Amino acid sequence: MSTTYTRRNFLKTAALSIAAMGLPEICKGQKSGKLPNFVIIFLDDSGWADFKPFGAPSYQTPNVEQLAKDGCRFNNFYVPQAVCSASRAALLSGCYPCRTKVFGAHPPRARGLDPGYATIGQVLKACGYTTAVFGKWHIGDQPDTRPPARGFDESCGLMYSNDMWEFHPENPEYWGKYPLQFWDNGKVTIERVTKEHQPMLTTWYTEHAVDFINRNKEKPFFLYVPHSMPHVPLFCSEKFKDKSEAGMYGDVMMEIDWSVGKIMEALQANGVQDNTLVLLSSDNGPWISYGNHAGKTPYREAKGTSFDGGTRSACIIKYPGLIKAGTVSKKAFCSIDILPTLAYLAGASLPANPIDGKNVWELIVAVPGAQNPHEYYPFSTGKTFEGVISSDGRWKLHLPHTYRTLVEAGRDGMPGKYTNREIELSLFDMENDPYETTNVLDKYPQVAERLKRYAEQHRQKFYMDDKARFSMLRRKASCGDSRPKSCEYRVSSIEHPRSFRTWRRGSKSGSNGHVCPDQNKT
Ligand SMILES: [Ca+2]
Repeated sequence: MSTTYTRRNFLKTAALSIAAMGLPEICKGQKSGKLPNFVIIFLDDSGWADFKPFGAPSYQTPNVEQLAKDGCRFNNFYVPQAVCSASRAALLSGCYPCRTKVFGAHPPRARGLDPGYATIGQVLKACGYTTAVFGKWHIGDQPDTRPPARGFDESCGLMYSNDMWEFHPENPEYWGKYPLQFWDNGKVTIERVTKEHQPMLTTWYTEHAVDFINRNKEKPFFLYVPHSMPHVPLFCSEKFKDKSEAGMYGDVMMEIDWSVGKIMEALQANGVQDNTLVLLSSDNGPWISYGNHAGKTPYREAKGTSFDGGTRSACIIKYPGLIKAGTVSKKAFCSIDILPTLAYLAGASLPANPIDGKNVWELIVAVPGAQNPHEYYPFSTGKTFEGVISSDGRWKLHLPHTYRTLVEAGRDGMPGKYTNREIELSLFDMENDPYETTNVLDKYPQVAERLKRYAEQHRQKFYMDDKARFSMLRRKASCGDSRPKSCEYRVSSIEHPRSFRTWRRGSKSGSNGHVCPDQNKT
């Protein structure tokens, strides 16, 4: 059956479907016509409260505020692991880190997301979308794991974090082993990114994004802008230096806000703003060890933990006509749900590989009575499974685990100090205690049993095999470790993946020319 879908028809059909509490077949199977465009702006280490109206920072972010006025602010949006590579792989693949085995943050020359897991880029490209990523990739810098091989027609940016370079504040020798390169459509165009290049990253990503929109207004597109900022080291261009009067972090955030404004302007100038879904969020919470160079979150702990300070990201979604402007939602959902939700809107087929995410479009557009299709979402740090939250966002169960907590914040680009603490089995009522302060395990035994059951299901599904393999591999594998002595994480239980990844690459010795990955750095 061939039906031409105009945008008007699409919106009309969608609106009718919403009314019918459905949205069952918006444009399923359509290979032509006016499909929605998608823009995902994904910040690096931005705290939940870094923007108004989530927080009240002392710098100005008018474009993000406008985005919230035009769309819906989601207060309970989660990532499954609060570290760069794991979070980005989860977003782009719709899979939990425990499925893809992308944990922590990958160093240079790490394998990245296995090509067996399709990305949003591949899913949308397969149904006719033009796709682009301009920013920090960080899910593989090998020929078959870089953006051109993973469903992106156009790409530019860094393959990993901007602190994995020769000027690293703690371990320049280790991180300077490989130059931080700037890539452009599969080729290195800057062999060694310097302190002169870093201030231009936000500008360059933005210029590419605007140019991409200008060239693709006639066809459906997916634009992914994973900014390198505000991950340390912080840099902004001359036009934003000292502009915020709130220090370097404020300047950087104002430049990102400017970037959001430029992208929104480009959508409007090309007449596609009404047919474009724009999502803005962050890969994880703030890296509070960096003190005045870190963002803010009101929630407990921060990046690199399974507390909400790490895993709850501010999220805004704008889609005129379908998402009511200026609304606020408390519905919980997770970054793994973005792939199937966008696939649904595009009429794209889901990946052939199994995924964990589910279509949450009814939650996003606030269909009355809509329920989250999951029972729970799990959280992990590195390889360690640390807890679950009920899919309505009300109850969170922490399994006993070790976590890092800040002892002393650093300053002006230097990190501070963490120490490790333990949390016992704990149930938190996130509605009445969103800061995870009071263990109510004994007060709500039935709820606790339900969440323990979810956790056990998850452990049985994802961790039993690995555990057996791990114990075997840890005996066999030695890594020839060139890992820096001082790393961001000092929790021994999350260092297991190094052995696991050595095995994944098919090497038992780890002497295959790759740096043994310290996946939990950054
Ligand atoms: Ca990050």
